[in-house]
Amino acid sequence: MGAQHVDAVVIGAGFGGIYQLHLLKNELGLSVKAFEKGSGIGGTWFWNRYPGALSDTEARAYRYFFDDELLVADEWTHRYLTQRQVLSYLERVVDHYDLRGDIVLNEEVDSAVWDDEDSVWRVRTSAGTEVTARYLVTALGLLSRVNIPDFPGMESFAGRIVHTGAWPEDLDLSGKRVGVIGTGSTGTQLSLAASRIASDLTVFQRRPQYNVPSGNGPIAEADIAEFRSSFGEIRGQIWSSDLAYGFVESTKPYADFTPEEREAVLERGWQRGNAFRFMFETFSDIAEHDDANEAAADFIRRKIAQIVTDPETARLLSPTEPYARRPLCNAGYYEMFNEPNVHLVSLLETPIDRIVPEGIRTSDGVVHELDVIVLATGFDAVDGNYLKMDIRGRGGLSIRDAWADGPRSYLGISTYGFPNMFMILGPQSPFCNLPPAIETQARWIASAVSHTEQSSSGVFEVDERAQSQWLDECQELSDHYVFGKTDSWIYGANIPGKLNRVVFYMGGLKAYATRANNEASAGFPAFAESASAEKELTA
Ligand code: FAD
Ligand code: NA7
Repeated sequence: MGAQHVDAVVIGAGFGGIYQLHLLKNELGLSVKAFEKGSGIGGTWFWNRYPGALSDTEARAYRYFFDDELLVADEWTHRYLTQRQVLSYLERVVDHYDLRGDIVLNEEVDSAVWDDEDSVWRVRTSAGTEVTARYLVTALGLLSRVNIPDFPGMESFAGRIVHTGAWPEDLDLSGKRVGVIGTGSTGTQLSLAASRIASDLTVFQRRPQYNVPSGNGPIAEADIAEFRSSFGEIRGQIWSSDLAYGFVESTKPYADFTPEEREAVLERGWQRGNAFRFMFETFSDIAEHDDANEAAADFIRRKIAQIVTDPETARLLSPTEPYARRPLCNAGYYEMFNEPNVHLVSLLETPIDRIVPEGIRTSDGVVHELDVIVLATGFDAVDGNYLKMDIRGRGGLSIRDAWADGPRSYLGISTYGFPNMFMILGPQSPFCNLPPAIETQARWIASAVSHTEQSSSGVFEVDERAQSQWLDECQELSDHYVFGKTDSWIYGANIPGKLNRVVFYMGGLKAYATRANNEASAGFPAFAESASAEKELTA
């Protein structure tokens, strides 16, 4: 059977793929097919079903903002959304916009190859389906390809080993001896939930991180009603802010406060709860200046010492690195270590030697006996899913070669050498609350597609110079911030062997959206030279 032809293929059915499908199908009237390798829609919220999985963006800002009609159907209960709530929200969006029939589940796109002659993408899936399309939108997810470290002896374990990002429905941790490797956002959420039901929980921590309270709790009906009535204003505030988390970021630096005021500001932030509020609503420069950063770090270390009753456990939990990773929040994380069934193992002091049938053996010879080992070891972030696929652009150029010195793009959307391919949350996209960034990019992509539909060439490709300038700008912006001072997925530095590279635009959503909108309203000047780029590449 020959390949089916559609106007556009979308890969991925998370927040990004769903909205893009809606725009291309319902607003531009194109024929679209979306492929999703999971057996359901939802992306992150389909895969991450581990106990305790929660958004750490507040519910009011973790949603689409284009869908005023769906507001009434929101199901909030608490300040943050559970995995189930986000997933059922996305299910409702898919039904409301009649998208289900356009999404093919259980099919992973293995390859997408640009045909220079016919100016189409030839797409092939794991099920052998072949489709050609004039446009390809990759909404593969930036925290989606799981990172499974290669611990010696893994295959010998007599119990179950699971990764949080591929959580099996049938796994119940009740009454089990659970070991959790990893203490990022995921590991801390999972550990808190597991500590309440497991007979014993052992947390295997490598580098300790800074946690602040989340302040999670029930939301009053009146607050939800207030949200609904001021939806337009909230939307406006989000797009006029840097981080898009739905609060007003501080503009007052640490140096402008007296010592007493500084302590009071941090204490208010701690009581208010939420990681991003603590980092960005208190002083304006915790993520920029060493003195402000150290003040916040010292404040949290003092809290750990007050909360954790065993001084040795408190010492092991206290980070010495700068407060420079994606900030974390939880309800009662440090308090959890006062519970008799919770144990902490510092992998900095006693690294994992090997996994044995009974559990995990550390370098001190101790075997930590376990029924379940949970890998909360994160993701091969941002470009992980791209490099897994065989994507070939103009002249057969492989994305793995094009990105050999690090992934690159213009606006996080378009990458040189790959015409008519559009990425959602591609490398160098904004660092912020992600649904608003996704919306901005998906709308931009729809307008670029519409522009291309009316062009004589039918081909849309970024100029290489615009891409290099964008990369330089991202590098410069990133140098202002502390995040590069520690290794983490923000720089792709959590995966052994990966280069530490700039994968985010740190200029904020407001500046990003202005840039992107200006590009579109000026008729896409950064794409004007695609015809000459074509000659160079194919020469
Ligand atoms: P995803 O939701 O990751 O969807 C991508 C989809 O593409 C996946 O379903 C995947 O299966 C599919 N796919 C990939 N490759 C292929 C292929 N080759 N073929 C077919 N299908 C493919 N962000 C926030 O802003 N705030 C939060 O509070 C927040 N909490 C999070 C909590 C967790 C546990 C995790 C893991 C992430 C969190 N994030 C949060 C980030 C979150 O990923 C984004 O907010 C958002 O869900 C991303 O949507 P997406 O559509 O871009 O990607
Ligand atoms: P993260 O933030 O990348 O955290 C992964 C954790 O796993 C972190 O504590 C790592 O320790 C630990 N890890 C990773 N590899 C190993 C090995 N080999 N040995 C021991 N420990 C290891 O991933 P999350 O899933 O928590 O969060 C990612 C984002 O998803 C998050 O920001 C939210 O947006 C949702 P390390 O700190 O590197 O020493």
